[in-house]
Amino acid sequence: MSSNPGAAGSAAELNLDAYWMPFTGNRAFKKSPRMIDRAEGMYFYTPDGRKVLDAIAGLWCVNAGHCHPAIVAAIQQQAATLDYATAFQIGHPKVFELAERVVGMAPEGVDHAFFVNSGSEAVDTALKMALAYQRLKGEGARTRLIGRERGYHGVGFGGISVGGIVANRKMFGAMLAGVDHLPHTHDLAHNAFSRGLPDWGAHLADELERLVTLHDASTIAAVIVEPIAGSTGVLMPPQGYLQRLREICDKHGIVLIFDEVITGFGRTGEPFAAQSFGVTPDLITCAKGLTSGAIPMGGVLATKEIYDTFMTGPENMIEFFHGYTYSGHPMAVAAGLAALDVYAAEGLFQRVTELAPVWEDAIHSLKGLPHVIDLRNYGLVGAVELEPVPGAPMKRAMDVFAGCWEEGVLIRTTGDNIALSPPFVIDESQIAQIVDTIGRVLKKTA
Ligand code: PXG
Ligand code: PLP
Repeated sequence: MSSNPGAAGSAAELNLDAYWMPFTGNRAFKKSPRMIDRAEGMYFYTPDGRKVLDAIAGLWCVNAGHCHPAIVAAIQQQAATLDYATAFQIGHPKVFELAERVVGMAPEGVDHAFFVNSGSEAVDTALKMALAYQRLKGEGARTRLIGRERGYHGVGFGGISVGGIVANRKMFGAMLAGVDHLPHTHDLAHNAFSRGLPDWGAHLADELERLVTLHDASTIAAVIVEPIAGSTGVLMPPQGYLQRLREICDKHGIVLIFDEVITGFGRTGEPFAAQSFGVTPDLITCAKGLTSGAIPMGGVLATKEIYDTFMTGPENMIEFFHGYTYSGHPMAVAAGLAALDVYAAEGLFQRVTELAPVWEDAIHSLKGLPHVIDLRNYGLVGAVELEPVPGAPMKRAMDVFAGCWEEGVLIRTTGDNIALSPPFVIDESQIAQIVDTIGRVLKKTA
């Protein structure tokens, strides 16, 4: 929204030293910075006026496209009307409206929304809800949390504990006690080049039975998984896998949490992946698309059963000792309401469903190109897995990332995977531009 493109100046005029960048190679970046200072629709613009097609919706969040006028206007108006409202013991009307709208889109039975400011906070909140819920039910021995290898659940201590990405965990000590992990479901030998959900692997959910046998169900509070694992390279759930997890959780009184931070708000063509996959969890974490990325916001959606379990005890008491200064921040709420309006008015989730077959064909057209060892897709999510350069993991993907940036397309890489998740306003020619650019760059990549 810079009204003055170019004012940020060339990187040469800026002192880049003070800012410690998140999840970035700071020294490499500062030697060779890549800047954006403006965005509109499907595009970012660099300070020197270059136009870059956004193939990743910012970071899986700008589902309605950048600087959508209706979202911009709602934020501007809110900023001038009610900048901040204390979240504890005081409410403002729009936050109640947003909660109602969000649970109205959620699977049947998921009826309450707790607001936070990010996906990481949503995850920590959901884990705390699950623990407290078990205790309120008289199941206080259920303290164990089960995550999954290759899971990403943000960067809070709870999230990295249940997460399964070694680089995000190994530096940070003991984390939460009493956590165990399911195996991940990614298997190229069985599932390479599957379109949509792979056939093989539902039985991997039975590993939860093994963990129940090991720890005893009476010690397990919750299982958390991403319906589609995004950050770790876009791993699709095998057909039937999530159903199986649901059945095992039901059998043993375990809370099932779907982390829908990237899949929530239309990415799979339905409001939530839970609906696309026909499995209803007990808690859903969300963020990102909730405001189309325009203002930070996250949420935890809970079943009536969980909410009602908290709504016991003396009425003057706080039922859940948890919340953030900025929970339900008016600006975020305004952005959220506007985003949901835009999704509905422009039929954007429907558009995802309509574009999904075009997207699938486009992604799979990369088969046979140099270094491509797998292609994955669902809704408007895509992944290209590359054979790593021997002895230099991530190098090949980073080279493709740099090449695509030079050619005016922003992709995302994780390990040697390219992850793609464009705004829903993408059109067919832009889909073609993404795969053509990746294909051209791959042919040039050693
Ligand atoms: N859960 C999931 C499933 C996520 O994808 C988070 C929690 C944390 O959200 P916050 O808002 O705290 O970042 C995420 C975030 C990537 C990438 O490259 C994805 C995320 C974050 C950073 C990078 O795919 N997802
Ligand atoms: N640290 C201090 C000293 C605080 O006073 C607060 C909130 O009042 C926090 C951390 C937590 O901040 P937030 O509510 O924004 O998560």
